[in-house]
Formats: sequence, structure tokens, C-alpha cells
Amino acid sequence: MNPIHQLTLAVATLVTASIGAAFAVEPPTPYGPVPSPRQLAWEQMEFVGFLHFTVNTFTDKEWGDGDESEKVFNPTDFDARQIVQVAKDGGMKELILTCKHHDGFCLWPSKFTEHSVKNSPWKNGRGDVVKEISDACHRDGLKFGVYLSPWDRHQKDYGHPEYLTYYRSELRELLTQYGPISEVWFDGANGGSGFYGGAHEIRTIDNKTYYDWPVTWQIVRDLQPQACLFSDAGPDARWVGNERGLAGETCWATLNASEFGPGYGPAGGDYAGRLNSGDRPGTQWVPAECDVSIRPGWFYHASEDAKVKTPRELLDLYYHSVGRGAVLLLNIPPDRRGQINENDAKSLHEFRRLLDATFSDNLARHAKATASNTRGDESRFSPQNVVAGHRNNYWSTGDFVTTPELVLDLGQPVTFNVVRLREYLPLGQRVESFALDQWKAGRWLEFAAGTSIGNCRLIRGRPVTTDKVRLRILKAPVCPAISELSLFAEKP
Ligand code: FUL
Repeated sequence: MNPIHQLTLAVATLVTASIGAAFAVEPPTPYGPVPSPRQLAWEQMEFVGFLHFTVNTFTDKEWGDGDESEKVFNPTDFDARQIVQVAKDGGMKELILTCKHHDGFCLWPSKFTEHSVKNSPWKNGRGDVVKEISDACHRDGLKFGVYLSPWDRHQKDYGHPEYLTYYRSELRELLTQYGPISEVWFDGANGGSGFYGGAHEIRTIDNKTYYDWPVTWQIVRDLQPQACLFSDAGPDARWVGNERGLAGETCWATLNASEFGPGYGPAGGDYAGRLNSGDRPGTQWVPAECDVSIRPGWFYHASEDAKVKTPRELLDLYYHSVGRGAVLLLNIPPDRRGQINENDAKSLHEFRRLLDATFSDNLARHAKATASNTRGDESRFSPQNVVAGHRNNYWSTGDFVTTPELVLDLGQPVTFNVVRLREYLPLGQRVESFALDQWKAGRWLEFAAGTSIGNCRLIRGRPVTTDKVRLRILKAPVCPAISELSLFAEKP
């Protein structure tokens, strides 16, 4: 080829490449921190369960001192299948078991202590609660998570370096003997007094340094890489700052996590408040988990049988946790039989029925969606994507179009009182504020507004009847990526 030909070909290639680039619009660049695949899978579960079960169930305490005899642990009719069925029927996607609470009693026959089920009368010491619950979860399609209290009021070494070796050995047992683990829950509570092998004293530790968390977390990463690590500050999921199941009205999935750790936060700062709302901008993706019990206490007490939260109370919790972009972790404590009490099961079942009655019918599913802007005018970024509500696609706009509008034409008047919005999380949390309007008597009328969206934002209000709904993005540092805009009507 002569030089002229060579030049012509090079120019042609360049022109074709640049024309091609002008038409093939790229997806938006992710904004800020984004979830890891394990966090994404965790967030999408939305509703998970906690099982608080130990010697406390039999001594009627909330925090065992650590001097309880193994003999007190004796469920009369333990039934893992019943426990898991109740959870599944209630819509929980995972169960986290208190394999060891602060009292130090292990629900599995650990090689590293005598203080466990192996010295209890239950099944003549041959039982293993962790095995039965994890097997039942895996059989019934629920994920299984472990709670292993760092604070141990039984162990004589607690407060000394040797205890960490013990704690990590227990953790390794849990991570290697019970199949896939989806979450490891590291509690930040450290109360001080305890049995401690007979010392009966107060032991304080510096929870910033004592536990040396990075080493422990690495054990989980090595043995169960898909497991999410929960603590007050993550690294994968954070505490929401209260035990009432309430995420902040504004709740970012991001946090300046280096200021926090299990059991501590910024000195003099609003520790609980910061965890409740997250930080924006935040350096890490650490979504909130809202832990709350279906009863006043975490453990079963017969005296609380009439104090089980009602289905409507559970529904409110759902709107205040999942509906604010967090995960709801609801505790259902097994009773002295080793089963979920009938009152708890009934309330959870009815809660699920109410939830399904609402969310099984998206009243916008036939809507036609149009928008003030569509990224590259390409169908893969079409506003219609929000109607299908698939988490894997989304509506987006040109890079500099940060306050666009999207209209759902419902074709006929529809009455709804719940709106669900979702962002496409792999591109980060992008929207900072939005408003919703209804078309009424020939003009737009605002009926709701909000801030963070994230995994899920539920707006629940008075019934609205209209044939058109408009979403306005009011503030965003970058173009939005919205996966879902759905409308629902709560049934009485
Ligand atoms: C707290 C503990 O002290 C409670 O007993 C319970 O386990 C709750 C989930 O976490 O920090």
C-alpha cells in the first residue's frame, strides 16, 4: 500500500471510530462509592430474621452473666423446621442465629469450650442448634447468618490477648462446618461486669484496639468471601443507630466509615444520628441494617406473650426501614420448647399477607413512560424501564441533565397510596432530592417529596386518584439512574 492509500485508510478509520463513538453512548459513570456484589445481594434481600436463643431463654434474662450452668439449656421440643417455616412464611430471606450471646454459651459443640450444648441435657449433649437451623435454612432456600458475641462474660481470658485466639477459633468453626454463611453479625455491646471464669469482676476493654478487627474480618473474607460483615460501622453493613427498627427519613447507603468501628464512633459526634442517616458525601458504601425485636425483649419471655408487635406495627416498621433504603432485621425468638411462639407466628403471617396484598399489584405496570431527556435516546436507558421495575435496567439521561422529569401516563384514573422508587445501585446513590406530582384538573399538583432513594424508597400517604404521575428529580450531582417507579394501593 502506498503512503497516500495508507493515509486515506487511517483517516477513514479515525472518522468511522469517532462517528461510532458519537452514537454509541456509554452508560453513566458510577458516582461515589458503589456496592460490592456481596453487598448488592445482601441489600436485595430487604427483609431478614434474627433468632435470639440461649440460656437466657430458660433463665428469663436478656443478658446472661456467664455463670449459667449448661444444664439450664433444655428445649422441650426443638423444631428447626418450624422455626424456619415461620420465617419463610413471613417473607424473611435469611436467618441470623445467636450462636453465642454475651453469656458465652455456645449453641454448637465447639471444640474450644465446655460451655456449650454438649454439656446440656438437650439431646443428651449430642445436639447442635447451629447445624439444625443452618440445615433447615439451606433446605428451605433461606440464607444463614451467624451472630458471635465478641463480649463473652463466661470466658476467663476475656479482656486479654488469649481471648482473641479463642474467639477466632470459634468463628472458624462456624465458618467451616455449617455450609454457606451469608452474614456475620458483630455486636458492639460491651457491658463490663461478668463471671469471667469465676473472677466475677468488671472488665473494660478499649473497643477501638482490643479486638483488632481487621484480622478477624479477614478470616471471614478467606473462609466465606460472599458473607457480609455487619458491625456498627460495617465494613459491609452498618447498624442503623437504634434498636427500634427505624432508618432515618434521609438514609444514605454511604458513610465516612473510618470514623466508626464496632462499639465506637467519632468522639463527641452524634454517633447514633450519623449511623441513622449515613453520610453524604460518604467515603464507603455501608448500607444500614435495622435490627428490632417482634417483642419488647430480644429473648423469649412468657411474660411478653401478649406484647408481640401487631401486623400493622410490623408494617410501619417495614415502611420505616426497607422503605428508607435499609434492610429490616426482625427478631423472632424461639421459646422454651425451641419453637416460634404462636403469637409471633400469627402476627408475622398476617404482616406478610398485608404486604403481599399491596405489593403484588403494581398499578403502573401498563403505564406509558416519557421523559424530558433520555440518555443518547437509546432504548436501554428508556423511561419505560422504570415501569417494568427490573433491578437490572434503568432510565437515565445525558451527563449534564441532572434535574429531569419523567411522566407515567396511566391511561385511566388509578387510585394509589404507596409509591416505590429504586435507583440502579451499581452506579451509586445519585439522587439527593425528588418530588412526585399528580395530574389534577388540568395541572400538576405535588403530592410527595423526598431525599435519598437508594435500594428502595416507599412513599406512603393518602390515596391519590389520577391518570398521570410525574417524577421530578430536584437535586443530583450527576444524571440519575432510576430502576423503578411503581404505584400500589394498600388494602384495608
Ligand atoms: C445488642 C445486644 O446487647 C442485645 O442483647 C441484642 O443481641 C442486640 C441485637 O444487640 O447489642
